[in-house]
Amino acid sequence: MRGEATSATAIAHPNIALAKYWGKREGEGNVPAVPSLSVTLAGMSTKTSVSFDATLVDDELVLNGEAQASDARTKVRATQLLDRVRAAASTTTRARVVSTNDFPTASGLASSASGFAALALASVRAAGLDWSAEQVADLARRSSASAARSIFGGYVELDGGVGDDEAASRGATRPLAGRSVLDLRVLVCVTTEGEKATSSTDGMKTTQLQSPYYAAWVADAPKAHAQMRAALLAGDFERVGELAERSALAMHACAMAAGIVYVTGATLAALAEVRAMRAEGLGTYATVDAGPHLKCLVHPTAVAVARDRLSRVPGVLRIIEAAPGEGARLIEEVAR
Ligand code: 2P0
Repeated sequence: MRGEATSATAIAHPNIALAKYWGKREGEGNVPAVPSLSVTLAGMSTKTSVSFDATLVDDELVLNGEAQASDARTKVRATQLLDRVRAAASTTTRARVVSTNDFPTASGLASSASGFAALALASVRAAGLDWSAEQVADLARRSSASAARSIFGGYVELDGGVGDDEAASRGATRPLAGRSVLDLRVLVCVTTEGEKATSSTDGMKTTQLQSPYYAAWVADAPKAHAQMRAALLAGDFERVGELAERSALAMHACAMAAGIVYVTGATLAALAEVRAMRAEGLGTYATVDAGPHLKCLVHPTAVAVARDRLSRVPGVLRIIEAAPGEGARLIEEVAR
């Protein structure tokens, strides 16, 4: 082990993509096939503690209070990340990982983004590695591409692409703009507390293999990304909302054509309400990730009305309000 620390705790927030990532570039490194642009959210968080301990014979993962079996998917993915950290730190010492989310896990609320971002930062620090945020983001991306974006706060870009482009081949992540460039709120309409049936990784794989629209999605994404970038840097809330809704619907249309359906009746009922409010001039826009929860993008001045309206949509169980937030960071408190 390098350095002094053998344990560390990090906190990270989920992020939602305003311009979505869906599909992977061929080859190693878990690099997206398309560029994405996200906002890191305050209001939901993962806290993860990592302790390297020479007495352990295997890594241990306790997720939301439950010890994960060795063959559990999340445990396998956590060990793969830890193996990369061990290789970089020239150690074989196993680690105990304790991670808790204060929001539903594995249901399309980006728990893998905040989870792997917190795990990457805590394990790098616990191993005594002196890495830059970009290096930590690279490590996080290999476990879950969207996790790379949660390393940074505010608005964040993740490269992707299918050609020979050098930047795309690295899958680099960078902070694009601070929270002040656009002050929006996200109302997460929680429609289930359970886990989703198809993971993002599997859903993407099926989409790439079977969707007749996948090639069109990949071809259109760089333009959609550039438009989103320009709208965001101009602080144009309406344009950002309009483009975000279009990106989400294009992603879902592409996946649905391969039989991958994440939306439910409740998602569509909430989408109809978002559009009804927009027709009334409230300036609400929708985005949906790989799960059934609808996220409503809304200007801070319209939050109260939008929240009230969405809470009355059948199938919406509760609403989490989130604002643009900070990137992953180390804290003193230990996760239990
Ligand atoms: C995104 N999603 O850009 C897109 C939109 C969900 C829908 O990134 O296979 O958990 O681990 O890299 O990062 C979710 O995918 O997938 C995701 P892997 P990840 O936010």
